[in-house]
Amino acid sequence: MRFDVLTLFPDLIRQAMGVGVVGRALETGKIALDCWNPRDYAHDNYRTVDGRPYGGGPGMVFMIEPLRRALFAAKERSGAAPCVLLSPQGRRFDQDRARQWAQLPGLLLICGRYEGVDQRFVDRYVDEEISIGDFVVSGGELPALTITDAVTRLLPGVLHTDASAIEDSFMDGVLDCPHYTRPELADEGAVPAVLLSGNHSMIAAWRRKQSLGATWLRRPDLLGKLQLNKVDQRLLIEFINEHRSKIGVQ
Ligand code: 9WO
Repeated sequence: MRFDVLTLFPDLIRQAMGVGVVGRALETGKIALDCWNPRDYAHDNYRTVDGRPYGGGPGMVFMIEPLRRALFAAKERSGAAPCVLLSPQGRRFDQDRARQWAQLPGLLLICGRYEGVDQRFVDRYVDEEISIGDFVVSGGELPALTITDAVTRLLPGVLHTDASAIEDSFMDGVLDCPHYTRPELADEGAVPAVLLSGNHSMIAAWRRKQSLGATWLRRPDLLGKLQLNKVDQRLLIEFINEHRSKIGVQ
């Protein structure tokens, strides 16, 4: 899978994507990355990429020309990849969208800066605006890195055991279970005994119960979307009863 990223900060993208799971995916050729810097396509002496806003107001606006030239150069490499602008106004990115995009041959991500991108560029070239949350950051780069990471993890062979991707939060609609490693006994507490039991069915049931319980406590909206089977219903009721007795609620 190809990622083509339009950004004024290609080093940020390359360095962040050069480490960890995504870095290994790049090294092994499971993904490819090209960055396209609109400043390289600004042909005036000052390599201008921003302009004052028509109608007045604070800040500057990302100009069409350098963006268009960078986009056209990227499209020669990326072909018909969807063109996505990272924006707080966009549709919310989620795991379903990550799964969908992991099936594509490529993705073209546009990282805005300044006060935003000239609307005529958005209207003409952007297929979709995508948000990773209801907040504003300094540029589209960090949201773009979030998306490339979430999508790359889902590509075949990227994670050592694809099961770990399946058990990741949101892969089956519930939050993740707690994780523990050595030491068995620390100042901060002990590892839950069930995890030391070697009884894999009990461990699996305990983990499922913790996932369902965490989802009930923190993200009841996700729980509302699930059709829990009888086993899950029993596990969740067990968790709720244990939780309520722990906090002294009848
Ligand atoms: C800034 C802004 C502020 C209030 C309401 C809407 C807004 N849109 C933007 C915007 O698109 N800004 C551009 C991209 C330029 C400034 C930095 N940019 C940005 C993208 N800030 N935050 C994001 C973003 C992208 C995806 N998910 C969350 C935030």
